[in-house]
Amino acid sequence: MCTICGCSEGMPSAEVIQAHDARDQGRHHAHGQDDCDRHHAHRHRDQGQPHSRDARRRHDHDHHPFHHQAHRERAPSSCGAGSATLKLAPMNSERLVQIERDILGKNNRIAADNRARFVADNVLVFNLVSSPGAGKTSLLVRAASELKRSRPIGVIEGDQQTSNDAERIRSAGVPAIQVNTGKGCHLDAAMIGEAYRRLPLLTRGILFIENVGNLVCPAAFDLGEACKIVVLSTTEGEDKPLKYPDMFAASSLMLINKIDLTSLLAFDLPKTVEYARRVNPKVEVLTVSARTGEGFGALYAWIDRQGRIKDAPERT
Ligand SMILES: Nc1nc2c(ncn2[C@@H]2O[C@H](COP(=O)(O)OP(=O)(O)OP(=O)(O)O)[C@@H](O)[C@H]2O)c(=O)[nH]1
Ligand SMILES: [Mg+2]
Repeated sequence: MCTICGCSEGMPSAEVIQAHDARDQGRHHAHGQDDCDRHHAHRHRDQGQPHSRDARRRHDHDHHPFHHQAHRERAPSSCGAGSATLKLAPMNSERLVQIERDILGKNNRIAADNRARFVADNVLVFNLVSSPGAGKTSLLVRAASELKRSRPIGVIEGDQQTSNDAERIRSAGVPAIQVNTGKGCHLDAAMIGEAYRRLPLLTRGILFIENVGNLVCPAAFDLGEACKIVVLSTTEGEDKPLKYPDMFAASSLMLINKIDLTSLLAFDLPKTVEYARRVNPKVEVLTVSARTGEGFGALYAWIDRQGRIKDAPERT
């Protein structure tokens, strides 16, 4: 949970602070725009004035969460045990629970707006979550290049730094927006609302969101998606669902990737599925290889079923 890891409080999307602000007091800082899909302006209430600590806190960065080296003042590392110790010491548990509620409550309200917009636009949205390197982008490059023949596809990429993943998606001929979360270890609903506005209309299409590689915090943050898909690769071992149960409990589909490596790894597929169903008896399971394309037919059939569920009239 992000009040524990500390990545959310004080730095949700709209309140991102430039990484270098502590060092450039009084100077109007320049953006590194390499990662930017579009240039955007800062509006500083106190332009040209030296920034006091309080002023920096109030600082009205009227800009997006994207592409910034974001961090909190004296930000400890996002998920480090050190940050938990630092943050928890002066705070009683009631206050902590209240902060959690506030952060998640605000996020949930924005997620509900996103969801309403996706429904109105007739766009099916999937939130891909996994540990770093499980193969989310590789899966999306293959799926997006194949699915784009039959419907509009867009991708929102979340990473702490770089626009590498968005570039990989774009080189497959699919529009992609990169969100850089800086010290943040997950995407939030406000980031998605903003990024979605920058994509072309995807009516009757699919929006894939690739969350930051992290099996913990993204579980708690609704982005307005139809469902979460957790990608687990064969190289990670069978016990991840037991170690990170929230993520597997929050997901509708577990996609076991890198199935082409099974024989090299002695990966135990039945055991992995059994562990996942211990924490989420309803989770569906598919095996794929983003490298060879194995299993993608079944994945597309699953995606089509979600579309049909979405299009079906609501039962009363
Ligand atoms: N053998 C094999 N390698 C794969 C497969 N899918 C991905 N890889 C490799 O795994 C590595 C990580 O893949 P990515 O697609 O970048 O993983 P990711 O989950 O997007 O990583 P982050 O965005 O950093 O969290 C790359 O070297 C891929 O080539 C697969 O199905 N089989
Ligand atoms: Mg990736």
